[in-house]
Amino acid sequence: MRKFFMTDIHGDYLGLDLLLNHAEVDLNHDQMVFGGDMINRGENSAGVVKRIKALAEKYPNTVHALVGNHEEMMGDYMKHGDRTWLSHGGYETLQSFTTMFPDEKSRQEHMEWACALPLYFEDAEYVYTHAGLDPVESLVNQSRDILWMSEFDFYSIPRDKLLALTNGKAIVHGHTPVERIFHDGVRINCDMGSNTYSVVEERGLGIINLSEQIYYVFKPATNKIEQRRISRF
Ligand SMILES: [Mn+2]
Repeated sequence: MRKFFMTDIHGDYLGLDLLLNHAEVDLNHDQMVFGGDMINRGENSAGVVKRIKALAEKYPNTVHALVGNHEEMMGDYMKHGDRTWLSHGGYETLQSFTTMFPDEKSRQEHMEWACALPLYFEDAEYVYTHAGLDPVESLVNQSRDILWMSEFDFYSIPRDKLLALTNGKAIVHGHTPVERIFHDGVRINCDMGSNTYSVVEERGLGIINLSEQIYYVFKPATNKIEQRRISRF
């Protein structure tokens, strides 16, 4: 069994599909964790949610999807009419869902599924979450505020405090785009800025093979997939 992670897809259905194939992920054996922010900014948010939901249902033992702050905004809109989501790409996402699911029941079902995903997933070696973890609370008591944790705040936390929280496991996450993936002894940020970087050429989506400490990055601007090694310091 190999362990894979992908995060902050932001509506890039093509990238999701290409990378799953390119990395030859075999969900009968390999573990695949999705780190949230499936939606907003890109053009096929509904397609990404539909695919990941289908995978999670077909392979409940190996596929695990987590919530991100963009799904949280969608949930706040659905539950409380909070319009913040609409100005963060929600308007286009709503259109994407309406086109993909003309039937309201199935549209609701997919949107609600994405908002109700857990804050973290844990295996024997890693803890996976969208943006960060708060060492003041135990893992099961994390507040939903962690979905919005800035890279500065998360990387200001001393490593030993995070390792005490996770029982020595490294934390695999996304949320803030990075050019290269680093393992700093406790944190591995895997967000490569898909549909997020203002410079189109810099936008990338990564699939991370944690077992071999390598990753593939897909750059839509060039339509190329590059292999890189996770740096460690
Ligand atoms: Mn995010």
